[in-house]
Amino acid sequence: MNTIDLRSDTLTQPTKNMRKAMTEAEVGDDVFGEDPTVNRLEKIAADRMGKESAVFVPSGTMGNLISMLSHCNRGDEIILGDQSHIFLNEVGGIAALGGIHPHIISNEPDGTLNLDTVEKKIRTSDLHYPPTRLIALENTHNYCMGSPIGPEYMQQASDLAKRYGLQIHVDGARIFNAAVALEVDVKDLVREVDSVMFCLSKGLSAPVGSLVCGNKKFINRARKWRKMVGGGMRQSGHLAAAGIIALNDLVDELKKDHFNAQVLAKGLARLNGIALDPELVKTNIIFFNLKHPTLNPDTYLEKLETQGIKMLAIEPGVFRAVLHREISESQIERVIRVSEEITK
Ligand code: TLP
Repeated sequence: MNTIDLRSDTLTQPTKNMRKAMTEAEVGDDVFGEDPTVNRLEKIAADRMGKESAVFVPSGTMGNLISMLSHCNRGDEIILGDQSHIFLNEVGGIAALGGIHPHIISNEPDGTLNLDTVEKKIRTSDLHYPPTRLIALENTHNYCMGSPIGPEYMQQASDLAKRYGLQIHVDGARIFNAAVALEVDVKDLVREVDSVMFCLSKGLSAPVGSLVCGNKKFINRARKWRKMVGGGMRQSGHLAAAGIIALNDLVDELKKDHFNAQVLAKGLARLNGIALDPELVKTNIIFFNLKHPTLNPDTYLEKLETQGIKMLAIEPGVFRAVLHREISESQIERVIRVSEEITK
């Protein structure tokens, strides 16, 4: 039985072309700035985002962390969403390692932060307050149904930040999903922001790696922080080679994952005890609640697993399914069929 693993798009394996490119990559010592393949990837990434410069990092978590460390001093405050990955899933690194104070506000269901609320939370220079330095946004917003956030909102958020002299960072782990779903150039989503991190290792299927993009001065600082937290890699061109294929060949493929997410969402939404609005599914991430009269959520998950289907239980009764390149249409039909059987 073939496992159908919907726990995350991070599970995607490198493609054949990636494996070949990785084997054949021309490499050097990147800490000396001498890996031609890393240099090429960083140039491609910066150009794609419309920024001056970029730095290749092992993970999205490190990318977000060194971005925050580069923007903020110890004791500074950042405003971010209560559902953001930085707040929920990055081990509190900004506080532990950066002495940065997170000021949390509720995310709207579409992943945005209400800008009136943000404005009210920006600190005045009162003796008692930490200085607000930055607003962190997430696009697509993982825990808000993978919502893509459009250029108009990004522009308004940037205008607000500029009015108060704040920086904006975007956790764009899946920003290409947002661009593809909204049918815009990815540059339009980050035009006015100071930094963006995006991942190659999610739906884009590279085995490892993320990039942080911004202006030259910022990226030089980020490079130094990367070294400090142990992210200086050597012949990392072998990894960058896969990243170049990801950016050149796999961005448009994300459309299929979005289409498949729709099929799965519509199929699950009509089942007994499953609460899910397919209209809210805009990219490759689906969240749904199980409120079944007799079926316990743990049992649902166990029964799926015995049929070779894996999903993530995010909290009791709340499940996440993420579509990716390795999930076919027939597998989606199977997930719906099996779920129907379990919930009937
Ligand atoms: N997200 C993972 C888990 O950590 C939840 C996933 O399976 O979705 N920003 C966002 C929005 C993310 O979703 C993730 C990973 C990261 C940052 C961190 O990237 P990595 O895993 O490369 O450190």
